[in-house]
Amino acid sequence: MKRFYFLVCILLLGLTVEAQNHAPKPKPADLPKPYGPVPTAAQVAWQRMEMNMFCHFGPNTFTGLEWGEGTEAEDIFNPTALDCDQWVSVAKKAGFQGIILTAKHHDGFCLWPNPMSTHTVRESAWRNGQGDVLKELSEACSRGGVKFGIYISPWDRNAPTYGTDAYNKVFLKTLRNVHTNYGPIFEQWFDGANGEGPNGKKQVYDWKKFNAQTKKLQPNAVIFSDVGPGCRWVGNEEGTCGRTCWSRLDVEGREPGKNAPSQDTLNVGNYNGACWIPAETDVSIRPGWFWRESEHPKSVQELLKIYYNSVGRNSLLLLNVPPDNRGLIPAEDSLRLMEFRAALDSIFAHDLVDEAAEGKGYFGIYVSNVRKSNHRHCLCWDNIPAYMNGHENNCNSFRYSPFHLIGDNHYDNYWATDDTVTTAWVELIFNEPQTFNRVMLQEYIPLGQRVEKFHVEVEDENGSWRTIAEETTIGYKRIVLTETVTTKKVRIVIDKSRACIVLNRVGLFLDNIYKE
Ligand code: FUL
Repeated sequence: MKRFYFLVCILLLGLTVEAQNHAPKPKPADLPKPYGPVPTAAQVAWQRMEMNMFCHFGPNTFTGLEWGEGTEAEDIFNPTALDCDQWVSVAKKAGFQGIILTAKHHDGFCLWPNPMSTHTVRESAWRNGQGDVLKELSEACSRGGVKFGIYISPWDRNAPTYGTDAYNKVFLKTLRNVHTNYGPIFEQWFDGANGEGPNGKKQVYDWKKFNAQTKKLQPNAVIFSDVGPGCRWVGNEEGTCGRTCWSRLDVEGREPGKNAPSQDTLNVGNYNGACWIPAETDVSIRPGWFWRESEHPKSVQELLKIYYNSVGRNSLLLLNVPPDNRGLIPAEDSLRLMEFRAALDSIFAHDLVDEAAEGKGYFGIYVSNVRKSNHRHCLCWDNIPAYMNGHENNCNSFRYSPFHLIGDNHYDNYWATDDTVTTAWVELIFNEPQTFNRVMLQEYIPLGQRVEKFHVEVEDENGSWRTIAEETTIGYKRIVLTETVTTKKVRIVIDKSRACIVLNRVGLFLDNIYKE
């Protein structure tokens, strides 16, 4: 027994030392101050999901319409083999962290027995009116460890009260019903489309109440709309976020739909936007949002382009994969997703920076400045994990060392510069020449978004430096596409930052699959 306690103590001691090594406690005064608006913890968690799956499913799946009329007979909805565990399994294998379902699209049909409507699964012959897609999907998600989100269209072409004040109350109760019966949701998706209801009228929505009630009942749900408040539409349905993309937006006096910022503004954000409202890129794997027998999924090339133009540009990707009229993700879509996943895995499996740091031979990271360190140029890694040897390494500020730029562990550890330093470089020096064409950079967004101009240089055999990319924003994640280069020295130059620089990742990759 004594021996057992001894072992436990050693283990605990080891864990403590390990934890301290990875996250040395900074003095509070040393910490970089947040700059501008910053994300909530829920927004950071949401952004780190990177890729989620959208499922458009409902009467349109059976009629071939994109926007149902609201007059379709409930019996139209009749999936013969609904299996939400299959959706979850496909989503997981493809690398999606969450699934968002169209619980109610513009036709007003509810995929759950909404007490506020008579146009629901309950009125259909499907499973004798006993079916509930929301319940099945939320349970499948929690079984599979995938997060569950809800799309509900405020526009309703079926609700008799639509276009009157009474509809806002109906909609609030509808939301309450969903938000209290189906477990935690990670995202509430409010569509900005606002057309006419059955009586030809448009609705004046009570967005304040919709958002307030959602926040109260689902405090961790990130609310999507044209103007947030949790995340914003990227301004198009083609899967393209702006090459410059600020996670900041001005929304004062604005509303989804009729008074939203322009699509161009949504695409790039506002440089001085007062609120943290990051972009979400929603796009369908097929031409339409709903399944149609005649349509087919996009190619791996198209999907990779979408990935680079969304996740690679500081946006989350919400890829729509519509279930078919059996209630299953069709084989060709799931196959395509597996090919897409395999392509991403093969591209991003080898981070040349991480591998050089782990491998044999020399590897160095020099930076022009390290916060709270008197070393101007700092060699932080020459393949001796110095901190493991009990040294602090020769940056005398391990807490902000460029060591933290390597690999994707320890999200909360970062390289930072002194407060006054808003221009800086990171130089990577390899033992052997490295061949790459993708540069991945990440800002530590819990402290805001700072970088507004940067470029990448490589050294050629003659020792002269050449610029291979010039870009603007970084944000949560930036993947820069460059020509394929082979070099022993790479320099990332931050030309302009709005406050001291705070980065937690630099990666180099070789993509042999995507052809621009
Ligand atoms: C749009 C809708 O009108 C489409 O049908 C689809 O749901 C898309 C995601 O949002 O506003």
